[in-house]
Amino acid sequence: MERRLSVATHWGSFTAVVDSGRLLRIEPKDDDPAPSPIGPGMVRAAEDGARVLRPAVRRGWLDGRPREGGSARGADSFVEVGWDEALALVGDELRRVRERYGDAAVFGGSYGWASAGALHSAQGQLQRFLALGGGYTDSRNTYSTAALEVILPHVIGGHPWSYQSRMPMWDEIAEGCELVVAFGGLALKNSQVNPGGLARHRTRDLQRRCRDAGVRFVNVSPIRSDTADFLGAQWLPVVPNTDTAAMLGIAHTMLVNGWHDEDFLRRCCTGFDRFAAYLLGEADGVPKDAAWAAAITGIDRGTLTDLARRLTAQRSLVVVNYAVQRADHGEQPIWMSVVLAAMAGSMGRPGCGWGAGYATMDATGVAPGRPSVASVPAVPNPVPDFIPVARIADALLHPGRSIDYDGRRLTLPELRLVYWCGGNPFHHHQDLHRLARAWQAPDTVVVHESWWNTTAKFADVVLPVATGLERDDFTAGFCDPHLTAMPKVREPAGESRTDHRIFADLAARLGYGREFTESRTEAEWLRHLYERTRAALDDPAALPDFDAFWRRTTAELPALTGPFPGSFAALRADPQRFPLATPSGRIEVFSAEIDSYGYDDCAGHPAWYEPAEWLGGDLAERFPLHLVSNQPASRLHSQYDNGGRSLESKIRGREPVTLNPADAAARGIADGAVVRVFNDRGSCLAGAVLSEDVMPGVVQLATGAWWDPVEPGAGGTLDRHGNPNSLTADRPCSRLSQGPSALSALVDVERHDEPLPDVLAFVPPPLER
Ligand SMILES: Nc1nc2c(c(=O)[nH]1)N[C@H]1C(S)=C(S)[C@@H](COP(=O)(O)OP(=O)(O)OC[C@H]3O[C@@H](n4cnc5c(=O)[nH]c(N)nc54)[C@H](O)[C@@H]3O)O[C@H]1N2
Ligand SMILES: Nc1nc2c(c(=O)[nH]1)N[C@H]1C(S)=C(S)[C@@H](COP(=O)(O)OP(=O)(O)OC[C@H]3O[C@@H](n4cnc5c(=O)[nH]c(N)nc54)[C@H](O)[C@@H]3O)O[C@H]1N2
Ligand SMILES: [Mo]
Repeated sequence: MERRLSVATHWGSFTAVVDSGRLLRIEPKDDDPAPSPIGPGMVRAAEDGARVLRPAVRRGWLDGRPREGGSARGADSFVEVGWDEALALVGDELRRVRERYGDAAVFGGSYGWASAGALHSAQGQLQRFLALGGGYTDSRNTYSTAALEVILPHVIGGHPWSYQSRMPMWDEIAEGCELVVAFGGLALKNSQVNPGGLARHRTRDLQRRCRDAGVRFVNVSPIRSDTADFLGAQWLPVVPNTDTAAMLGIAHTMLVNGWHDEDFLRRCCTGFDRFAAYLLGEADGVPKDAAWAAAITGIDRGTLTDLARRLTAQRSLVVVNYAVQRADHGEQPIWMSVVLAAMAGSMGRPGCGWGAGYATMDATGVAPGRPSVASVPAVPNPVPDFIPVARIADALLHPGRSIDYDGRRLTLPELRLVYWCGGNPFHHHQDLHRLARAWQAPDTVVVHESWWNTTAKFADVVLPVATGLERDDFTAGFCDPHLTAMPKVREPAGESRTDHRIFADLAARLGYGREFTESRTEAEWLRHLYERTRAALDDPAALPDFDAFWRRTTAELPALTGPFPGSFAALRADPQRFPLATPSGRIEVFSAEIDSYGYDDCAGHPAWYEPAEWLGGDLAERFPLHLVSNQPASRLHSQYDNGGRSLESKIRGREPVTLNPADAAARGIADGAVVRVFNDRGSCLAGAVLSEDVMPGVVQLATGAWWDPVEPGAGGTLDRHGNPNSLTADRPCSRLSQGPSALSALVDVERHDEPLPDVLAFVPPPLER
């Protein structure tokens, strides 16, 4: 008999149809106005040939343990072992590394999105386990928004993510705004997703409401389809990584024409004079005027002048997405966008001003927040050491080296054991060749995975983990007030187990099992987390009890209403009474704090710095195309690259790469052909798609195709599948944030007329038993 069960994922809630334990289909929900096609495609991957079915240990590591020196990590075969043996190996190795090298030698930063769920949070479970065992070196900030997270608290104060509740929501924009200028666009493909899940996809309809209300949109982006067709946006193709120059040119025009909001700048901001001197070129002799900006950005002077006029004459909103800051000097477009909004006159007015990340996730601009949902209780980490998240290869390659970070000096720790659980560094990190080299340094790499992706293939011990469909949990996504039950819809594939169970067993072996589990079973934990969530509400009766919730499968948390701390409306009304949490209490157009760091790549006010790689630089003579490695429409990062939706998007098995027809014609490339994308760091195969939506000089290749190196570990080796991080540079944004700068990479593309190698990304390594 068919049964219908509730499913929740980072890309939405669905219904699983199962029969006698078999997962037949995953269906969209009737009340979701824009369900994601990633959901139904999950069935294809649930038990495909790439599943990790049993614990597996790399042959070379098993033979030479503890390993010192070079090894064949990434190219070796694996030996399948029983759980007892696998857990004994991991437990003994953890103990050895802690005793011999200290607790900071264990890296537990383990960045990654893992799966939705309050209890089965992979990173939460790992870090609780490692903290109780003595501690670990952590990572700080995210690959998503590291530059934003570090710069914004200096500029507008508050928690790095607090802007989410301080910027206008879509319905307020529909009501109060006339003009939205979006640097990086408002791509609906990205609002399929929300961290932790979402009950209903609302962004599309809310954008439509704005259009219906007469709001005009400007899409400043290298790609036209970064705004939906129905918005009828004006498209301003911009040379990638030059948004700061465009904004400076607009700001200069406002200033010299006296269109800027002097009153707001004087009362609610600090340091505008210092910045104005830079704009006017008083020190360097270069006025950052519209003509100057036009030469850099490719947006003509008249258009920039017109934007300056419209932004100041109309009720306007300046928005930036996240991709603009995942770039060399990525702090600058974020800082400068706040300054531009402050000058434009709409800051703090309803539906207007400044915002970031609209449509990068569904909840941004939809809901300002929700009451907190209990999660795996964090244990304070006894080890204070951390690395900025994207400096992992640096840490492995250069232990002991010191680096700058947000006004501090950090010493890169010596990492001997890397424990990854819930992320895929061999998709997400830049310059995978460099990472593969760095990855040979530690004694041991332990990975929990469900599939034999590249990170699993580069591990020493792989522990098979149950997927989000294979365990009981519940979730409420980021800013989303809906709780959704996630009952197990199928048994774990092979011998896989939950992360929690694996850590509970390991903790027991290491003598702290009780502390880890608090003597609760998984079922008891679930109930406990739900009841804690309920008890923390002002009115616990607003939520049904656990059993009623589990039967009904959904429940709604009470809405959070403002005003939220750090409101720009309050600041505009009375900066004395409602200061921001910055040193001056105002918006810091000039930051004395950042200025005091003395960085040559991030001064005390926003400025234009030439990116290390861009179309205006010398390298463009050899590599004349800018690589835009954006988020995939067909999956979440690398997750479900083996799902139906992603597989059907491939071209002859390769990831699609989109080029402008003129760039393709110049290279003799036809639509649907397999091409080689290359630069000095590496190369990959991809399937060509020709489209006028991509501006000339730009190629678009989404992230997440499982990296498929011909010779794993060999520098610059060809990737048969199309992961853009075979081409990107592992270079920090600046000394301030040390964030990733994936979007600053130049490449060229050529026809690939040679015989096509098979894609082996989804094939497990050789397994012995
Ligand atoms: N070139 C380039 N690179 C980029 C970006 C870019 O724009 N350009 N974007 C960056 C950004 S914004 C991000 S956020 C990162 C994303 O990088 P990641 O978050 O690392 O990517 P995911 O593919 O989501 O990886 C999650 C992994 O966890 C596994 N997993 C899922 N559920 C569980 C679980 O319950 N337990 C365990 N143990 N494992 C689980 C999945 O199988 C998958 O392998 O990529 C970054 N990389
Ligand atoms: N379907 C799907 N949705 C996702 C994700 C996913 O993997 N799949 N990942 C989620 C995650 S973790 C994150 S952090 C967000 C990321 O959200 P974003 O970082 O905003 O998303 P991207 O798709 O990387 O980039 C959006 C667009 O920015 C434009 N862009 C790139 N460089 C520049 C530039 O220099 N200037 C300008 N003006 N535009 C530029 C590109 O044309 C690109 O299409 O998306 C989330 N949403
Ligand atoms: Mo992200």
